[in-house]
Amino acid sequence: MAIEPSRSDRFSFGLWTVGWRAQDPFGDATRPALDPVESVRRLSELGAYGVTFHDDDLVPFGSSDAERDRQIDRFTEALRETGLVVPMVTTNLFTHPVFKDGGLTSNDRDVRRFALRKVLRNVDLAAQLGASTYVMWGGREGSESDAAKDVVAALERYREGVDLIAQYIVDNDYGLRLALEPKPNEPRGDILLPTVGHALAFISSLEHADMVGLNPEVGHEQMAGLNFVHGIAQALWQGKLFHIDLNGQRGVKYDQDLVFGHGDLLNAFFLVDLLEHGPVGGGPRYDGPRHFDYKPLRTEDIDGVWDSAAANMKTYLLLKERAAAFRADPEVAEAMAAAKVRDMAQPTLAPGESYKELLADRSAFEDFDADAAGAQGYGVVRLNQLAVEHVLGAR
Ligand SMILES: [Mn+2]
Repeated sequence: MAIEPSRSDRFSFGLWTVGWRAQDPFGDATRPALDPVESVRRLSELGAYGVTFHDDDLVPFGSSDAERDRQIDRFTEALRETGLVVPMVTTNLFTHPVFKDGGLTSNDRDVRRFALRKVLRNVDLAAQLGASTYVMWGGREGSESDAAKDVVAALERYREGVDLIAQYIVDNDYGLRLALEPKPNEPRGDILLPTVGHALAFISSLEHADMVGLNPEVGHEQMAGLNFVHGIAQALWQGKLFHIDLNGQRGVKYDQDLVFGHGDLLNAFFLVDLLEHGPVGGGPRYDGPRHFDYKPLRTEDIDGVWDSAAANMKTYLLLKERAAAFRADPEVAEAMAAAKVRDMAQPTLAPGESYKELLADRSAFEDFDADAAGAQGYGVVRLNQLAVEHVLGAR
């Protein structure tokens, strides 16, 4: 079976992914710098449709205006030449030492004002390049010491910053939507908005809550020991899945940014199933890019970098094919019916029924046989095994 990515699959990659030189806290870079123009060309050849970037991935921090213009022109020309699009852009508010105590929530007000200016300048570029999503990952928005950060005030400053950026987008009619990216820790000991749930709650406090959603990353939720599929399902349910970062993570440890599917494969399978087919009982679907935010292993040379980029797309497509087979399997349908999975889509109250009718319904309580209901088997293991067999290609 040929598995070849095409533009219609809408796979996208960050410049910082394939461009990562593999420096880590214990070792130097193992690969040379990669020209963004080269990345655009290679990703296009591999079948991607889009490329994303932080401002500093494209134009090194501190470049002159003339140098910035030159880099943007080269990049734009490469996009034109290849037909690649820029669906999403984001800001680096974490690498330069100025952001060591945060960007929008640095204790230093002047740093916060600088961070906002850096974001707004890059929002202009995002709009110029036709992006529809602007991601905000607050990697340095956090602390190591509970003595050194007023978290309540920091959340006020975070809200002030996001509200200002949203207002700027509205006033300029840029049509961009903001997508917050939760992460529990790393590089800070503790990061604000650590999970999908925290970020959803924060969004509800915003002035332009309608144009702010999420960019959840597989590994970031799994670093917190959470089920990524559950997080994505809730983001979808709340209409907040604006973008997604696909990668792999093996349990609660440092941020691994593995190739998609190279961590929790079964969770990746159910994620692809949800993204491609929507909820079993119907409901909101994700229609955005399939964006990879991973790091090629430090052991790889430049050939390994491109192999790893291709591996992300191939794994996704294989899981997509496996998920389609899973959904089409009559035995799966039967096992799902036995487990009453589809019954969840039926409202618990009948049309027009209120608690009054429920209280009057003796079959719901007085005559209900709780022991019999408690004794029933749902056959979840059988259903899960069918999924495992589909993933393994045994069915
Ligand atoms: Mn990550």
